[in-house]
Amino acid sequence: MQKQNFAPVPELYVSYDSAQKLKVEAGELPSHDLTPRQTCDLELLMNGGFAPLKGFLSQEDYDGVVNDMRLADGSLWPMPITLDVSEKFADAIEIGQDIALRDQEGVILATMTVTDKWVPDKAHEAQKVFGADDSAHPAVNYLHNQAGPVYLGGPVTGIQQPIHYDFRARRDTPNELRAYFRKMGWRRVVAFQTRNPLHRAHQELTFRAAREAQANLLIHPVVGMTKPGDVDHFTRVRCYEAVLDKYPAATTHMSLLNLAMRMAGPREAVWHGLIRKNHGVTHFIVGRDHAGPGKNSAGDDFYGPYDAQELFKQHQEEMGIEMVPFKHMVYVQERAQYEPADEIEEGVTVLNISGTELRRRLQEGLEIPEWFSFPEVVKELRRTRPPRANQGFTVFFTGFSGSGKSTVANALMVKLMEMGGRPVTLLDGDIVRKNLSSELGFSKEHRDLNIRRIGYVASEITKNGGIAICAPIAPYATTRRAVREDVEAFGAFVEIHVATPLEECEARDRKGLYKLARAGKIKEFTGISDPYDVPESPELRLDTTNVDVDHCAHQVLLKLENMGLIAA
Ligand code: PPS
Repeated sequence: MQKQNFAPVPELYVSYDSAQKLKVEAGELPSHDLTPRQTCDLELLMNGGFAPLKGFLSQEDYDGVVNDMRLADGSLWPMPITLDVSEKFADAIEIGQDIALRDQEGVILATMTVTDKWVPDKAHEAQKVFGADDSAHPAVNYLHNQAGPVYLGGPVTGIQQPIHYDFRARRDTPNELRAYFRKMGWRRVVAFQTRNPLHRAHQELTFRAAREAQANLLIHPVVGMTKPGDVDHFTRVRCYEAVLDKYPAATTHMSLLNLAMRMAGPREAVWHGLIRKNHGVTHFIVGRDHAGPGKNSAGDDFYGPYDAQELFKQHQEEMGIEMVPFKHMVYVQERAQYEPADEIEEGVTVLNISGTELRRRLQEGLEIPEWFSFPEVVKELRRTRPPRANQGFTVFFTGFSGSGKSTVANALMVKLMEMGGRPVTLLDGDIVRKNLSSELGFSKEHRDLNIRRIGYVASEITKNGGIAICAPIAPYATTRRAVREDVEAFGAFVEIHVATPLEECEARDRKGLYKLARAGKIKEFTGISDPYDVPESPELRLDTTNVDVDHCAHQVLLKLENMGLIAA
């Protein structure tokens, strides 16, 4: 049986006085601006959430973690916590040198003594840690398309915690939680990890888990970074607060964890367990498909539904935290209560609403029954996710120059304006290059920057309830995916591949550019001397050869209607 350890977990912070001195000295050091994910990692490194780590992994620790889930000293650690940087920054750093680590506003949070610098084998890391080198996995996509190419490792000296302005009273460091449990006399605590709103099934499950383990309950939701497309944490926290009232008073506590999840299934479950252990927890709920990343590019699950429970079980003794396996709870209509699915006799009526079905009902403004969720939770979700016909969205055309993107986009804009209801903005390739990206050329780097800018503006328009119509070439699939993720945080992203064949675009040659490109007078011309990744699964594909513009725009409207984005 797990005994609670009330002793503080080691932190990496120096004293207040030393921090003031160090901050001044660190101003002189080469400095690295942390990415949002690195900032989350640093916070948990510094506050002891990632103990026994003392900094970003050295190469030896990294190799051990990737290959065997162990640090060089043999301690169990399943997740590489690495400081990825650009080649340019890495080239300027000598081994043994101190660097300053700054948040996105430039505040110095820590210093790090660089002991290691190496170029990782990312395909190997993906295979070993995430089980497949498949970019359909969000963390593999991050690894290949967002993380820098070089890793720096070394011990960290903490100066100050990252600043949070939201839900301050709900955030606790591992030692604050330990002190709270001590003060309340909670000797056995079972933690529930979540990145989703809680519904009745979760409440029933967590309540039962606490009873079975004879423990108090810690609702420990992740508010750092979760899976792209998840309900934002502001909404979730308001939902959690509503559910908290449903538990018997003084048995349950809620605390927010600023973790950046990787969706690594089994390895992630073990990692979550170690993090909870550091927070003074004795028991941990592991459910079906814990921290699952969804489907791989072949349409299959990345991990088996109980792989996470298996791996956790193998290591729980060593971790010093006991697993409470999640029972899949369903609603039994005849008895009007939730029960574990595997304990229900045949012949009774079992009700269940999947995540996909819930999203559909929210999108279409349909009823969500009281047996499924609490009215307060549904109200919060409806506030954030009004029916799709009232939300903003982005239509993103992509295709060769001369394929007809701008023409169809213009026609679509006019039709949408005629319908009224939402403001419409057209971000056409040429217009953007004049106004937003006038200094950019057509190298991969510049094209990516151009598309990310369009994505940023489109996501802001979508967030504020408008319609953004974008019509750049956008030749790179990874960049289009990144824009999709930016937009989908706020509303629908409708990708339309204007698939007019290159021969037809070249035959049209409206601007005379193909001729110049063939003659080598324009370099890096898409389709002629520069690549174009054909979209694999756009929402719609159009070919404008021999089809009039009006018909194409109408097809887009039908698609929007079909997706519930405009009223029929
Ligand atoms: S990208 O790749 O998405 O950033 O391109 P985009 O911003 O849509 O700009 C494409 C328009 O710029 C003109 N142009 C070129 N296109 C492709 N390759 C090269 N090298 C190039 N040089 C200039 C061209 O007119 C494109 O306009 P559209 O509307 O697509 O015909």
